[in-house]
Amino acid sequence: MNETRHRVLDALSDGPVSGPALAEDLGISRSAVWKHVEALREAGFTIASDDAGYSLAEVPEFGGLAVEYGLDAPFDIEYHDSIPSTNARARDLAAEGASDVVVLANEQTGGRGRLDRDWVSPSGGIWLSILFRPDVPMAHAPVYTLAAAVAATRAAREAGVEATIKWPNDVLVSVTSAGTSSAGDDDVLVGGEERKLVGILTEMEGEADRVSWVVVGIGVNANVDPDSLPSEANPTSLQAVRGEAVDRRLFTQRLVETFDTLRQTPESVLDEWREYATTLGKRVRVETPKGVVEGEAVDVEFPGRLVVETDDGRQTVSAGDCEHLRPV
Ligand code: BT5
Repeated sequence: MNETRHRVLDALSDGPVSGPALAEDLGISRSAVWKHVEALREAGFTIASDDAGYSLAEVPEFGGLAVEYGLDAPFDIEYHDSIPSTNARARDLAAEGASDVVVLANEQTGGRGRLDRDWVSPSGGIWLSILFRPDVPMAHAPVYTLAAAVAATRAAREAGVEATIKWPNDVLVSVTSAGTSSAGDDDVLVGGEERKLVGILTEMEGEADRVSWVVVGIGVNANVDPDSLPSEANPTSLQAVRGEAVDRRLFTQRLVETFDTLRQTPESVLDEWREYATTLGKRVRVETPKGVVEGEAVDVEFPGRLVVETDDGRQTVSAGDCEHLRPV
């Protein structure tokens, strides 16, 4: 965001402050002050004005300026009411040379999941993509997917939702009411009891020894009705679990701030991930590009490989779709 607008906003939140005083403080004209105030009102900020001057009365529920206001992380927020895909937009920004930008949307009309799957993104969600340029080899990039899962899980827990992580990239909520699993064999999936709250799609470009850019796309079902999401995915939302809407502005700030901390210390990500993981200790079936791996998930290794104890010994898996199985 425009640096002067940030300073206007900060001054208003300490207000009341008169137009002329603000103009002098910031070294801009009175009409420039007025334009900034009008732009902030346009963005949804409630700014009171009386004889004592201007003061900030209310911050909007969501939006770029709203999330930047009070954000303790060095990212610009580019906000869209509606956009096809924040990941696609972040990739375009990467091609233009940008970095440390969060593309944020209220609605996506062409949201993408992994392997060309669709990600349904109605109005009321938190759909965002974090673009940054870490100085690491390409092989380390998967750790940022795990970092995003940790950040989303922590933000959900702070919002009162007991989220857990399913390797590698899903944030789930376990529901205690009995699922509706219907199959009769031992490997019945327990998916009916775990509902998907967040999905993560990481994309990157670079040379083997060095990443050029990473885009971590995070889709949070925030204030959306699960009935508007694909039922076969067993979706849920923060609003559905809490029974009331979540403060999307605060949630987004916590998510981005935690991610910012974790990206600076990639080696600390795994411990936090283990703490939140529901996959470890479970029997899993992972469909990898090289075939199916089945057994007990015993650990995760840097930068994000799952260690599975199979009948034929230990195997590590870097990527794939993971299903939790009932214990045998
Ligand atoms: C993912 O893919 O879980 C990654 C989703 C990433 C979405 C974010 S939103 C911001 C950014 N911009 C984008 O365009 N994408 C990212 P995957 O594991 O492949 O899961 C996709 C599957 O989840 C679909 O095939 C559906 O079955 C299901 N699904 C679709 N929309 C869903 C939703 N809102 N909630 C839960 N499940 C959903």
